[in-house]
Amino acid sequence: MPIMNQYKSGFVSIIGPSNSGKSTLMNAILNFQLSPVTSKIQTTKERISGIYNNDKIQFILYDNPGFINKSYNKLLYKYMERASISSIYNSDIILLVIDINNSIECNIKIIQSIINKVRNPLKILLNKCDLVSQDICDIYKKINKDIIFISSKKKTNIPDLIQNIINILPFHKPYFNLKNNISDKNNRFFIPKIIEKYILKSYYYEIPYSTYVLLKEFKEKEDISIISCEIIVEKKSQVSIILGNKGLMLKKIAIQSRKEIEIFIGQKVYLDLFVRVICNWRDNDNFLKTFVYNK
Ligand SMILES: Nc1nc2c(ncn2[C@@H]2O[C@H](COP(=O)(O)OP(=O)(O)OP(=O)(O)O)[C@@H](O)[C@H]2O)c(=O)[nH]1
Ligand SMILES: [Mg+2]
Repeated sequence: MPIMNQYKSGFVSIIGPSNSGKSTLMNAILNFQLSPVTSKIQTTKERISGIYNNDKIQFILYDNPGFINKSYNKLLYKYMERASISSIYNSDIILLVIDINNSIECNIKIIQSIINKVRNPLKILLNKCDLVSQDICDIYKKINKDIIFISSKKKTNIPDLIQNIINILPFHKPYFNLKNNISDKNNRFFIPKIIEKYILKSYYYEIPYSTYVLLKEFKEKEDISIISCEIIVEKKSQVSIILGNKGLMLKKIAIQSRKEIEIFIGQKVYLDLFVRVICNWRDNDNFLKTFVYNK
């Protein structure tokens, strides 16, 4: 049992532009593949929480959707933005993740706008440093000496970052009594996310952004879990694209997803996938409130 007056605990939010490596950072800190990562923008649609635990420390990490471009006018993006903003105001520490490969002017603009907005302790992280030369880092160092340079993919500087977080965390008893859990969300939340990840990785153009996966059945038996999910698309014409020639594309998604779900839940899985059309679900408030943002 930890001595409570020495225990540190708090909430840490990861924010930043889409594709900057927020989810990769979350997984690097937790040392576990919790949050789905792909090379496509807007992979993370809902806030994903993970818990970092040791004998004296617990912090809850929130991986948020990326900043939303003003030209994205579907309702879904308003919900994503709201999730991200609420995180800024309700955290003990904010980690702003920026892709160092983007233009310096653009990055400085983002950093400045967040510094102006945020009142809580803020760490500015320039990510993907494995892809640039030291000269680029030096330019940023001259502009802001507090910037931390990391590579989430190669796990460079992650232990230092964790120590930095721990230094700032307030003394507080643990918020969650979940010593051995990596998240306060359960398998029911993460199973559809794994399938979504393979859809994002496998399809192009509008499909990755027009699909959402819903869990319909999750029966945990002694030796196998029976899972069935629906892949929601926006238009009839997208059904055949998801299925692919003779259904082979969907079959491939099912095989990849099943293998990863088996590792995630630690049990054999029987997985059924169905495709269903919900017209324009990204603009359907009822659908978004009921199925996406109620968890
Ligand atoms: N080379 C390199 N690639 C990285 C690094 N961090 C992330 N990536 C890659 O960048 C892409 C986006 O990573 P994500 O972690 O999904 O980015 P995100 O910010 O969560 O993106 P959204 O959820 O869409 O907002 C993936 O292809 C990652 O493999 C890094 O440190 N170095
Ligand atoms: Mg993400």
